Amino acid sequence: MTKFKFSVGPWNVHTGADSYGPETRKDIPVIEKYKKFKELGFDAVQFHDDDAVPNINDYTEEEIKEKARELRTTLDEIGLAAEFVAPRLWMDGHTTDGGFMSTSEKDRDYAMWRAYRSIDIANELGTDMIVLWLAREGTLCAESKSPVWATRMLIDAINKMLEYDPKIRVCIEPKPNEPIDRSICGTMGHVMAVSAATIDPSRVGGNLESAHAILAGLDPAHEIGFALAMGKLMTVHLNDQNGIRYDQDKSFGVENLRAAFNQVKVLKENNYGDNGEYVGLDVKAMRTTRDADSYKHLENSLKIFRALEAKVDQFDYEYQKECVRNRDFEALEMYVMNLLMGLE
Ligand code: XLS
Ligand code: MG
Repeated sequence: MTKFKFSVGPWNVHTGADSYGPETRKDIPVIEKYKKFKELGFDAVQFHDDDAVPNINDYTEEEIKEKARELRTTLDEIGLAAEFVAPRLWMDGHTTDGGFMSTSEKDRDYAMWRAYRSIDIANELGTDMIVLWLAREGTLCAESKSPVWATRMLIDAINKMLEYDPKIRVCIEPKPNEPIDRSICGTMGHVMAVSAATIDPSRVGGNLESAHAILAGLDPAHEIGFALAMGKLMTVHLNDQNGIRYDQDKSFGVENLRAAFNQVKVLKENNYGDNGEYVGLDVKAMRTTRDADSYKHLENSLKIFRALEAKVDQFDYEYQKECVRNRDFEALEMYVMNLLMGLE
């Protein structure tokens, strides 16, 4: 059994700005964030292409690689690995209507340029994983593009990435909506279907984010289990979410402890991490959080994950079997409740 390794992105420590109001905390230089991540017990950092190389549009392909090499040196010095690179296809003016399935051919070319640069950066940073969080891939106006065409454009784009680099793996992070109205690849089931339709399904898998599953009305542990059963869970983004509303990225386990327990349980039972996978925490601080507590949500999420791991270790599988034999699910459920409440 591998000890879990944890990863986090620089965006997980942020200023508190949202769509309705400005910053509530000071911006922290990334280098300080990396050092603090290490101190908190994280093993790797997740990057968007422009987290790794800010102002990426201003540089040539060679300059981008050079900047990525500099970042690698910094990470090496701190003792952190890079987990993945994700093209940020939602901020730039070229991505107003999405990336790979934008209605503008020029903008689709731009999206591919970012995807290829992300692969270059990943190679320099020593990771083989590209995450695609398909923020704007779908429709705002349902009739603006055909879902059949859009799905094929996504598959095409992934195929081009697989061809560009024979070692790179593409990991789709599904989300059903927000900022897009109707997304094209909303759940782990969609990810598996897209994977199967590519030229190399063995190199295309998924990243399950708890909040995204809940937004789709699904149970995160079952989504994780589904991808594990297919051998295609490349990473996870654990966090929490209060029902179907805006994406909240709450600290792991704070909303639904039992659901969080079951996420840790399914990961542990299936030796997640044995192939080098990380437990990513995609959590955000509340807007009300003060500067001094900028990392509290990360510390809390780690503590909760580890506490739940201890609960999984205590889980009495013999008793579980007995309950199943007797078909006494009331007893099993109460056993789980007692375990979580510390009453066993
Ligand atoms: C947003 C996503 C994002 C990805 C990385 O909802 O979770 O943070 O994980 O692009
Ligand atoms: Mg995420």
